[in-house]
Amino acid sequence: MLLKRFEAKTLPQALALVQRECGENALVVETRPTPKGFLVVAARPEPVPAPTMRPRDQAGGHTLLSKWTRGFQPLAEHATDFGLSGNVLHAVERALLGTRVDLSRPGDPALPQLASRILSALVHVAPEVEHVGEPRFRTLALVGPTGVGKTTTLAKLAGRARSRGERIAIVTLDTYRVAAVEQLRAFADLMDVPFSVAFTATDLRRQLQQHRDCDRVFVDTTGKSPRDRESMPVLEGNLRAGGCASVLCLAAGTRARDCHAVFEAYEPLGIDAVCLTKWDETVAPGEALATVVERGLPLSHLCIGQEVPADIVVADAGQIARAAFDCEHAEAQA
Ligand SMILES: Nc1nc2c(ncn2[C@@H]2O[C@H](COP(=O)(O)OP(=O)(O)OP(=O)(O)O)[C@@H](O)[C@H]2O)c(=O)[nH]1
Ligand SMILES: [Mg+2]
Repeated sequence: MLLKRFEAKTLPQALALVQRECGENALVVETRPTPKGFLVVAARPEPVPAPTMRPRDQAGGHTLLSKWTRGFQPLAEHATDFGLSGNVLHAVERALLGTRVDLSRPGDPALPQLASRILSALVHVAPEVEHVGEPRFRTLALVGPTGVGKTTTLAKLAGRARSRGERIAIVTLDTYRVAAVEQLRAFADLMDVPFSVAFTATDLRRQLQQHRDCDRVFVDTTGKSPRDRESMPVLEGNLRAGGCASVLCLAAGTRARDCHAVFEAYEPLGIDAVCLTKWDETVAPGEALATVVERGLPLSHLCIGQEVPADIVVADAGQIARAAFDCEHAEAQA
């Protein structure tokens, strides 16, 4: 289906242009007032090939007709491989329809950059998590499902804070997993920073009080399955008692449905930022990324390996969006 934009001073004039060019069966996709008058995006429906004529894919199934405009299709295909959802890509495509790029055919050289700019505007980032003197993030709890990299991420963030010259302390609430305390104590010893274990909300409050002169206190927590609804209120109570901001760690290779389940389970805690971990372990980080975008959550960091503190980067919406659309390749082709 070819989409085209028509502009005229009045809506009837614009619709007349549509009819003249696309015929009686024109499909009006969108009408919108513009500073110069009215814009109509319209399409001429193309005949659907008869079922027997449809090409088959290698598995013998019918190839689906594209749901994208021809111009956007190459970018959408790459972004789909990257894992981005149809919802997010449709939002980008809709926004592109209001711009000057030509979506009716592939190859508009302005398209990759514009698409990535639109996508980057949809990715909310939260660089303030690491800002020195940002009171909201002075006491930072790392929360999330089991094994996603909370303790490792805490150590990375603590290492970065230390190298910025901040006075920091580390407290752990994770007394559940065997060796969890020793794991974090080893990191704290390496960095030469105070470390303590809190068993209760009262412990946590007292220890945070002792660390009141620190610029930042990092709090580690026990991994919780999103299906473990019973222990979530305990964690919530502890974090509230400590006045902690929550950074939710989630492995970037997590399927979308599971991501949504995690967000729903952790919502009562208040998710102040999301850190996508193990970005290096997946070929489709876009699936988890899209759920973050769909929920309007702020993304703070990406973790890209096991090395502490090196393997963490502050989330950069522009870079992520360019990677999602493989802009370098697309620009070289245009
Ligand atoms: N490849 C890769 N591995 C990571 C990353 N972050 C953490 N890991 C590894 O993931 C494993 C689990 O990390 P932890 O930090 O112990 O995870 P956790 O969420 O604290 O685990 P629990 O406390 O048991 O819930 C370790 O082997 C880490 O080295 C990452 O960004 N990339
Ligand atoms: Mg841990």
